[in-house]
Amino acid sequence: SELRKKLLDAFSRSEDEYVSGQFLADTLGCSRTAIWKHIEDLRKEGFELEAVRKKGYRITKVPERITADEIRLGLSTKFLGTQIHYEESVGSTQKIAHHLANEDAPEGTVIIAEEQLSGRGRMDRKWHSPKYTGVWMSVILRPNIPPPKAPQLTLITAVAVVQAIEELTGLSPQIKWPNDILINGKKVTGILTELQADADRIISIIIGIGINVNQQIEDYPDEIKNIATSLSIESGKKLQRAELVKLLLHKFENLYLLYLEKGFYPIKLLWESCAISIGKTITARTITGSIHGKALGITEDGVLMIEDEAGKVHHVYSADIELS
Ligand code: BTX
Repeated sequence: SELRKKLLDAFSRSEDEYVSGQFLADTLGCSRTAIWKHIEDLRKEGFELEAVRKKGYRITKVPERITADEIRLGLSTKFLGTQIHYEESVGSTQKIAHHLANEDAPEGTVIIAEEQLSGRGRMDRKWHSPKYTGVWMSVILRPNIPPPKAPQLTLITAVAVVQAIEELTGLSPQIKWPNDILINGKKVTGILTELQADADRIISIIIGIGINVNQQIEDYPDEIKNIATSLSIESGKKLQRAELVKLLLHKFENLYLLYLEKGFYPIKLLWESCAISIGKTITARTITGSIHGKALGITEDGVLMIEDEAGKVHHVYSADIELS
């Protein structure tokens, strides 16, 4: 907002000096109580400020960012992330990605934002994407594979996310088919794969990845407090999101190239080694009904196989699953 800009300008001009609350109030034309609220908002966004009586405020740390430059620095991928579109605030990075894909954006284009105001999950669900705390990104891929194989890309992405998180934090995330990544049973990442295709040909696959990084429990709305977690909550550290993005792009590109060269089998093995549901009794809720039984594994195409109590094996293409 305009006031926010004035506030940051006032701090920028004063460099390392303290800026008094009264001065800020005069500059912005508002009360000192209003200034105090603005300062609290800055803190929520990751700014660190020192407040000293009779002197005023001083910014001691600006929040880390995931701008294109920050991600490119030290990035050694061949094509993934060579084009990065960075936005401070968007509705959904998926929407921008679809638009860019239609404008012939090259394979590997990444769209990343500090905040999404209408981040989406599957089936029109919401994805909570608060500012400066997570990785909200979409990747455009154009693999030469038949459309029914597209769900494999979700599984490749999940393995890449797990590898990147493991390397950055030492934590061991687990995958819940098809697209959830959990730590200690709570969701840390969601993946949304969307397709632009003709009957027999993929034009582009837009892969949306949402990773909770530096949120704390109190940052979550009530409806997801009990099911969501973040890398910071689980590791007890504040993490550099740009580092995570770099690692992810790197792992993702390697797995994707492996997949294009050798097919899905090597990915399937990696995926199964970090899946929680395999071998367990689960309930899968699909749009046509629920299936209860033992998760046997995934097929070559990434389809989940469940054996029900009567011994019948069901192939599940899309569902929400619960361990039971
Ligand atoms: P999903 O449908 O599997 O999960 C959505 C559900 O997860 C919600 O209904 C809610 O219960 C829960 N949820 C919402 N926000 C969070 C969160 N931050 N952490 C944990 N749980 C949450 C998952 O869909 C796919 C999400 C993809 C998000 C990315 S972000 C970049 C890209 N742009 C965009 O709009 N979506 C994708």
